[in-house]
Amino acid sequence: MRKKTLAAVLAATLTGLGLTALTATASSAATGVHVQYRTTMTGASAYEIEPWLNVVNGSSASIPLSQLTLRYYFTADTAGSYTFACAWAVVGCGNLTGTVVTMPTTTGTADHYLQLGFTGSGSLAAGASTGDLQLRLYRSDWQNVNQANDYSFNGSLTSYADSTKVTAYRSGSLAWGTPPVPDGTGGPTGGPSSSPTTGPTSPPPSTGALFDDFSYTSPNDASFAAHGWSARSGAGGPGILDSWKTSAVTFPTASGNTVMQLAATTDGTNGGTTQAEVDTTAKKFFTGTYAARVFFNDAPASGPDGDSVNETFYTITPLRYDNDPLYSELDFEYLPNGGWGDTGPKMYTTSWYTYQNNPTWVGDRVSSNVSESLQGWHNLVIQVNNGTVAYFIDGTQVFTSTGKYYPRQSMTIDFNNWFIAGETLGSATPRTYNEQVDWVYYNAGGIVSPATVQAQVNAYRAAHTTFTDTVPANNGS
Ligand SMILES: [Ca+2]
Ligand SMILES: [Ca+2]
Repeated sequence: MRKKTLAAVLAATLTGLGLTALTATASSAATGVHVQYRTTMTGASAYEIEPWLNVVNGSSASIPLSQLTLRYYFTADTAGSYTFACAWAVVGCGNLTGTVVTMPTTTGTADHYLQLGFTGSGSLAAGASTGDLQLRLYRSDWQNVNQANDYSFNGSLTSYADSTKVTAYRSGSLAWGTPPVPDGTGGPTGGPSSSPTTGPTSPPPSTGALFDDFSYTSPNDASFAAHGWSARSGAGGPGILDSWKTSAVTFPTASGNTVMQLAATTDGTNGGTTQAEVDTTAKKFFTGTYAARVFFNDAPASGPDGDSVNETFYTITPLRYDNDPLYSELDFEYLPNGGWGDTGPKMYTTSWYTYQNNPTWVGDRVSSNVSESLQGWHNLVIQVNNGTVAYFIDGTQVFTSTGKYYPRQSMTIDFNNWFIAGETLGSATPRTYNEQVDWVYYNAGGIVSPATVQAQVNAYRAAHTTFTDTVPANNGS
């Protein structure tokens, strides 16, 4: 939903990148294994620990990754457990294991460590490095962590540097760094000895579904908010800034029942522009299947045609800071009149990894598009499951993304209708483009085919169910 230069979008992903493609770290003076560390969570008090690690093989011989384990030491500050997750890794999160180990002998800065291991048959060639291992460690009760008293934490390291406070073991013997408690004096020497253990990437599987037929009278309808929706008003982008108005969201009758209409109106000026957006208030939608039945308009209901208008259905999570590795966004964006330097009509499907605002805007995402008019009603489906995002229009798969272009945390479900800034028609006559949404559906339980989505919607309607939400609040991470 942000500024994009789609000509630069590449559909390539990193899924085919093997370890042999990784570059050597020539500056390493050490021999043997060493561990580089940085963090993207620099505050003493934070909602999670985010160690990023890079293992360098400074020796002249290849090292099987399965022989290596890494330890990141911290104080838990709670009797409760910690949960490990892998946000992204060049070697693939599925090739990592993470275990939180309780240390038999503790210090003021270390009573637990995260033990990271590698599975599979990969090896680290002489001079090669693993590349990013972007790790997360958080309290299972989601309370803040105190990193100030954590042995391995260094909030000043926002770029990779050798850290002797993150240790590496090869076949059980210390190969790099200085443990907080010397090995052989009661400190940790062996493998993991205690719980909790989690999988490397996935939150617990969840079930539950959302269906909403959008049977409301207005955004001020008490049940609209009670059902978890919010119509946006006020400041911010994208598009023509500060033009969001709840009055742009209405609930007319169409397609035989009530639909949610998002109206984008402009006379070419900021003051004469109104944009519409509706979001779930809960950020609880992660893996599973998303769907909506949407009416796209190629032309305004009145006034001159030709603005770069963007009629959307998407999922998103906030960008906490530039290049946030947990940023997640999946988009359907219909541009009937084109935009971003390209002609229309086009439907863009886009999966995001992250983006930065400064010093220049750079987006890291993959995208594809369908170059045809989608005037009228269409069923849109996004399946997010087992490392692949698949987009469908009216039952036809139009795009997939994999690798890092896959959500890394739970998101909101959103619709908006807005004008690309600087690409409105040179006319002072007001015009209004309408997007309508008949219903929205989400199932947390995995892949649901487009045909089954329609069958389930039909079943909800047969049961006179206009709204249901059994998706747990803690669905995903
Ligand atoms: Ca601590
Ligand atoms: Ca409806």
